Amino acid sequence: MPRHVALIVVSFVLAAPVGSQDKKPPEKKDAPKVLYAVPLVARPGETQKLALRGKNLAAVREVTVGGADGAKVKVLGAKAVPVPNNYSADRVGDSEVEVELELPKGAKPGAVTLTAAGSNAYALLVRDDTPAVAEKEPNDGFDQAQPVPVPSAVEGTVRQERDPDVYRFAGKKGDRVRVEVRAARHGSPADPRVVVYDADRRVLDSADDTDGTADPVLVVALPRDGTYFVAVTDANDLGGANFGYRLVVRPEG
Ligand SMILES: [Ca+2]
Ligand SMILES: [Ca+2]
Repeated sequence: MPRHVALIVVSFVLAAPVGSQDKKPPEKKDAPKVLYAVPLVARPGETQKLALRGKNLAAVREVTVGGADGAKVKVLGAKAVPVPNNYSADRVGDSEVEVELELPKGAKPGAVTLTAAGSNAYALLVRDDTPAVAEKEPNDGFDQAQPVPVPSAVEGTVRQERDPDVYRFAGKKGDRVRVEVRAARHGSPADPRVVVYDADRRVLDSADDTDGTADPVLVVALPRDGTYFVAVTDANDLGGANFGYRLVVRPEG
């Protein structure tokens, strides 16, 4: 470096106002960015493989985990992934890093973060005490609806374009049931929409985006004893193996 340049740099640093070191540097265009995890929901008390999907992740060799004492993470590999036509790379990601994550039993939902080589701290969706249910295809219509208990948390995926996932539960007259989907809030490319139907397959209520997020929440007062259906779709009829969501059906109040 020529001497006069070094002098300019030194005087600039000296002239910087006190406290400027607290400011975050501007996000670099090529900085790694974690958008979401596949699968979307992580399991406390287990060692699991997760792919972190995002931007500029193909060369990542280091991932760190925060928010859970005793958690361990190991990088298994990283690569570029294709972006399907008509999908935005900013939404679905163009690369991923695969990790093996060991989460202790006591890992608290809402606290665990993963950071890939200086990326954002991605807030991982972690199972809570709600009984977990795995989505089972085929579930594309009322006749194939997957029975789920109340309460339960279904870990599902909008697997392809125009893929409805239909569930059914038994309810009693006067019950108030809360139906909530988590996806976009944890970076999933899915924009979930939810519709609740009665046993005669008539729409009771529906929701798309709630409380300023793309994720829907509904509270339904059940009009009679019987079967109810919950259909989860992508609001734009998009889908893919990485379009994860978590559907929670539970008594309200
Ligand atoms: Ca389906
Ligand atoms: Ca939505």
